[in-house]
Amino acid sequence: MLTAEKRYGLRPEEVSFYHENGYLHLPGVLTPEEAAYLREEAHALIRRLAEAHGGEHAVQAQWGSARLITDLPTTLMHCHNVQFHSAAFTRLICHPRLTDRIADLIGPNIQLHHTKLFIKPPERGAPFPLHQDYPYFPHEKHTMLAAIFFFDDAPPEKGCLCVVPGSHKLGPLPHDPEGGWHLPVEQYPLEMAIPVPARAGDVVVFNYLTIHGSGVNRTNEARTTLLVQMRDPTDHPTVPTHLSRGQGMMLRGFDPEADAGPHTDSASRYLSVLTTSQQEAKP
Ligand SMILES: O=C(O)CCC(=O)C(=O)O
Repeated sequence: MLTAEKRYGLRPEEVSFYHENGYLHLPGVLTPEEAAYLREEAHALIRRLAEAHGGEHAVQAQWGSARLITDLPTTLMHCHNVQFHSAAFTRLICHPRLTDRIADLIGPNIQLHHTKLFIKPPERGAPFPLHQDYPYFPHEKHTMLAAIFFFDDAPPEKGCLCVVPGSHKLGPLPHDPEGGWHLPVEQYPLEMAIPVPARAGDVVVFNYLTIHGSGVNRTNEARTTLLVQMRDPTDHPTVPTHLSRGQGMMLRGFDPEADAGPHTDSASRYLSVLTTSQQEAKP
């Protein structure tokens, strides 16, 4: 049914937990059947991309800095902005089960920044050193957050997400840009973060200032996730970076600045910035 009526809110204690800790684990946002369907869509998309681009190497990406935390020859399959590849993901990112909950954290208007599908393959799924997302796409008001959908179980041994609770309160920290923006690993080892194990169908939300990362997938099953990065539309980027197709799409509510005249709607705003900047994407 098409309605703006709010159907899925967060409990007040969940909202307080997010503001206190900088992250929130939401179990069972999807049913196991829905998660299995989206898992299959995700793997089918990666197979199609690999076929179209001459092999698996075309969809492989991992941060160079992954080697700072493991000697294993790890890898990662990825695709940005999956909503341009499969309508299943478009329906997912606009679904009130996601957006009504995010509205309780950043306000009624929710704008897409980008989406990112990751498959950490069995036995060699690449880790992410601890980092904040802030250096990749700094914004004025720090409303930016990520919601990770888990399409299969992610226990610690599969390289689940790890977070440092409360670290969003530290503000932006100096990062090393080498091999993907990351915090110095000696000062910020992955072990200082707590694992957030998740089940298929769960969502974990975290602010872009929250220190997070993840370990190697050492199991015999892939870890399949979709990360949806979102912001309040009046929270503007301070640097014209990490711009991508689809950025500015409204997932909930409206963009109060979009109707004010030429070049103020979100598409023109970002396109004009695009022409003067290099497009940089975060793998
Ligand atoms: O998917 C993960 O394990 C972590 C991803 C991540 O840290 C990121 O994309 O910023």
